[in-house]
Amino acid sequence: MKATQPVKVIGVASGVGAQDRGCEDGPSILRELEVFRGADVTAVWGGVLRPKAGAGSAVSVDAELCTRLAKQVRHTLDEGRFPLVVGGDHSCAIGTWSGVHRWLDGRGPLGLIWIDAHMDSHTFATTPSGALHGMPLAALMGYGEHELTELVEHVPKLKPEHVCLLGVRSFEEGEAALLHRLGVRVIGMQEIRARGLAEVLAEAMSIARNGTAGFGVSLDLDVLDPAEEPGVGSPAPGGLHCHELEQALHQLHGDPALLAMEIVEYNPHRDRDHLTARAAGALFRAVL
Ligand code: 4U7
Ligand code: MN
Ligand code: MN
Ligand code: MN
Repeated sequence: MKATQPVKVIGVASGVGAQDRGCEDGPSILRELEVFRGADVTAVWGGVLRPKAGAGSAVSVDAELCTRLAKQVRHTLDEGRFPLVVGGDHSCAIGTWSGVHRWLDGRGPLGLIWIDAHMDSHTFATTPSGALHGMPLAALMGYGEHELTELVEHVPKLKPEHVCLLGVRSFEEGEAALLHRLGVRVIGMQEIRARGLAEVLAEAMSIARNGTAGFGVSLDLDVLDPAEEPGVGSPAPGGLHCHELEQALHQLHGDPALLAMEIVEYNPHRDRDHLTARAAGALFRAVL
């Protein structure tokens, strides 16, 4: 994000991608609480996109919602504004990064830092749950349902060498095997504790930046420790402290190669005293 670039917040009430649809209510609550507002931020909400009832299967509902999201993201970039996409379950990532990819229009590849307790790299061949929020990263790299992999453009939106996962501690064999086969860099909690968050985030940034036309950050709030931030869709013990992630994300401050950010999986029904809502706001303001 360039210094003083205006921010447009795009809410997306994705929920059909998860078994528990509580994240659907996330964007409206975060908007009400004005968590993304700060002294030096002009973050204007563009509204909250909602799934269309009766659009068919979860894949079709999600694909239709993500197509509208991608258009909004592209339009926001066209206006010179910085898109902050606020989920919703993480299946919205397919729309967010397809929109950024379309906006890049062949100027170069897109890099992505995926900050999450999970790998989100299943397909229907490996998923234990059938939930689409466990699949968006695979879909963006071209693996999975055609409706999702061919959203907006019939090409993969991400190349494995420009992707880095950070914070992983809960995954299944099938998705780990896919990422391993593709050579995607995965940085788990053990490595974060051994090397320090600042150092591994710097590595993630260089992966997302090298040879790309710009990069994004997809932040699943469940990377935080649920003992401190309980308001997430799929809590996984042993995560990051909000303040340490906030500190580390300052490395992204004013970086013109950062094209967009998304913050997902806020579940207000599990939150306590708006702890996780406030964490979402603090983590966004860290990149400003
Ligand atoms: B999230 C899971 F099995 N892997 O596929 C699955 F553990 O966007 C969890 O990262 C997915 O919150 C979590 O259902 C998706 C499960
Ligand atoms: Mn996720
Ligand atoms: Mn997750
Ligand atoms: Mn700051």
